[in-house]
Amino acid sequence: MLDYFLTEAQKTIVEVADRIGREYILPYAHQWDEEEVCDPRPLWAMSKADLFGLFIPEEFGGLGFGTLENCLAIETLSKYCTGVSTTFAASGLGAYPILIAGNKAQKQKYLPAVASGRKLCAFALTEPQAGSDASAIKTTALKEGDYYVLNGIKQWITNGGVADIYIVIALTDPKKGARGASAFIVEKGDPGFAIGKKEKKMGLRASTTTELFFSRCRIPKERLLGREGMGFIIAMKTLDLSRPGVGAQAVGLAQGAMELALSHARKRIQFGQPVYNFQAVSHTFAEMAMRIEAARALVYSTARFIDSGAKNISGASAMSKAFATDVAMWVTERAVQMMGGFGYMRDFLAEKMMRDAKCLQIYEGTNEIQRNIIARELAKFYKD
Ligand code: COS
Repeated sequence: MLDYFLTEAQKTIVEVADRIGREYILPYAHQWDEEEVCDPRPLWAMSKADLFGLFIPEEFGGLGFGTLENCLAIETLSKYCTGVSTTFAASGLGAYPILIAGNKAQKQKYLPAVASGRKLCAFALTEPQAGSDASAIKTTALKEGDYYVLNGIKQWITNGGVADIYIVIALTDPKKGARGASAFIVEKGDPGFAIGKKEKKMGLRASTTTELFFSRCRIPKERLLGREGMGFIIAMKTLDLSRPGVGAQAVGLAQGAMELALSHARKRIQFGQPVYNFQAVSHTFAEMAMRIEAARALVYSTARFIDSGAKNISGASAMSKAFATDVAMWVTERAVQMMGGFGYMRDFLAEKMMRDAKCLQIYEGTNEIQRNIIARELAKFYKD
């Protein structure tokens, strides 16, 4: 409802993503959810439209835009299927560490393929015993001559199997814990690297989530990103940059759910009139619209803040992720309620949207962790 004074280029990005959503995603969203399929066709359409390269600098094959443009694409795609937008956004998540810490040779080697969508990326931090407590990772990467040898297991990795490029956080100095962590580029097909089982998920079923196994996986030492010991900081900076994208997913998903339920409520006749005429129903939609607009404003402001070159982005990034995804959970649950029995049936997309929303409150850092980060940043900002 609000005008965010987007530039012509930004409006074009929304139009392009919207066309892809309508033509290549919406007609199949139900089927992909039921069959738990990550279909390449919408990804090809995004690749053809240059969406994968939105925030990648032009010198590395991208379009040279920023976080806001990427968020606009993610938001728009998420309206149609947040599972599909997860594959797209997670590839961006995997590209950030290369942008943050890669040297010129690494950027030249990997970013053009990511920007064009020819290769997908994945970001591998989480392990069976290291989720919220990311510094508890156990995977090691020990130097042997001109190689690093990786051993360990990564868990719940989005784009596992479909990605060609994996950013893996592993300990080069296990005694030092998180301060001994480093970031590596691992390629699909590297010896000793195997993709584990595909998880069966509540939602986001059009995206793949797998384990990754490293068993004496030998990679050239040139695959180290930045310096040894920088891995944890690179991971945290990556998440600072990518979390507004999860907020954008939430805004798009909530918008889609609200529009679906609104259309239903205006057509569904009960007691001789559309159910939208009942105040309990219309006020629920008013509440949805308010919360979605507030979430969108926070996501766009955070994206613009990041694009301004600001350094202290952790708090805003965490706020945009936690606030918007809580809104999406609330809105999608209310959308199911507003559609009654239709909302509960798997023939319609409302219940899928509610299942999809749940993951947004969990991945890229639970909303409890986001609140820890916000509180930590608050204490730093308001000194006694
Ligand atoms: N940017 C730069 N540096 C950061 C940082 C950031 N956003 N966040 C932390 N650091 C630095 C700290 O300054 C500290 O540096 P020193 O060792 O030099 O003091 C170091 O990293 C460790 O920070 P901290 O003590 O805050 O780490 P914790 O182990 O307490 O963990 C949380 C911090 C909980 C915030 C982190 O583990 C986290 O984000 N967990 C969630 C992980 C996640 O999102 N998982 C999802 C899977 S990836 S899709």
